[in-house]
Amino acid sequence: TEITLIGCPLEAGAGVRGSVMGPAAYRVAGLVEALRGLGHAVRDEGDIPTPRPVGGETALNRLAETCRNAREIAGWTRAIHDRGYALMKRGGVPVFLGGDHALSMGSVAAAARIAEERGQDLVVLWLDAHADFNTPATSPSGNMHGMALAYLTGEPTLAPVMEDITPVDPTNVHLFGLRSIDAQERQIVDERGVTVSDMRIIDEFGAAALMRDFLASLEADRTHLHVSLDVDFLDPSLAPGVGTTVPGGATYREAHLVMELLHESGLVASVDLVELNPFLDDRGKSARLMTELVASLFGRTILDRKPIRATP
Ligand code: DIR
Ligand code: MN
Ligand code: MN
Ligand code: MN
Repeated sequence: TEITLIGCPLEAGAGVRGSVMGPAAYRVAGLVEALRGLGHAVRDEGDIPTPRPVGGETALNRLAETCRNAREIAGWTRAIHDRGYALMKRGGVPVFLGGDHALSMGSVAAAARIAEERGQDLVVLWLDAHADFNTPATSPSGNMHGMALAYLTGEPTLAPVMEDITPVDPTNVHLFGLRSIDAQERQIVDERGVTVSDMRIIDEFGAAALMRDFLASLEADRTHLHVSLDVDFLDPSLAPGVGTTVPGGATYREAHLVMELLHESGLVASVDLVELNPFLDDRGKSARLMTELVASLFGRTILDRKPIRATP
């Protein structure tokens, strides 16, 4: 596979600073070498330069009253979308190195546009403790990383961030690992028909069985699968380097197994790695684990074996 790494050093969408250092930490942790070691052609495109905040527009000015750094996020969304779209047009799998989760407003918008052009369905797998479905009216924090999916699925009050996107069908969004959701956000997730594997259901049925069901529901040739991996999907004991830790996250084994199943599906066409905050990390532990997980996502295995079939 041709893999392109693209650094997106933003922190304007988060409540805690530090994710601006994320792309550098992945490089220090050896992401490029790990992927090349698997036989992939890896191109590191470096970091997208900090865009100028979008200004002047009345609708965006109004949005900035309730959404922290709305103008900065609008600038990043445009820059990440344009760069991501150009990369996907060229072929290969882009990996967006965050940066906070607001980066997905740009990366997923680009994936949606490409998928539409190719006559494919965009399916988004959101590996996260949170739903990120808040709107300016429901957000308790005003932090835009908690609004990315609301924006992408066509929330009209967030449209000024970047107009004219290809909206994502909320029934094609799958939240996996959910364990923290705000009261009104819960209503939105419910009403829009988003599919959810929360920790309750993962505990009961197991991550692998649920992931297999999800992947089996996708139509191979018609699907562009975008994987958005938030560091807080993982248990904080494994990955403390994130601003919004929530206890009870995915274990080391669960996370690797999810990555291995995703690789075996052959459907992953674009990836976000978000919310890594090296300033809060413990001697590179989270950056290293995320790097190991990406290696599993791109084919690292313990033994060579045929994909294992689930027993019926
Ligand atoms: C909370 C926290 N739901 C909010 N969200 C996120 O501020 O909207 N933390 N995404 O990572
Ligand atoms: Mn998130
Ligand atoms: Mn999160
Ligand atoms: Mn559908």
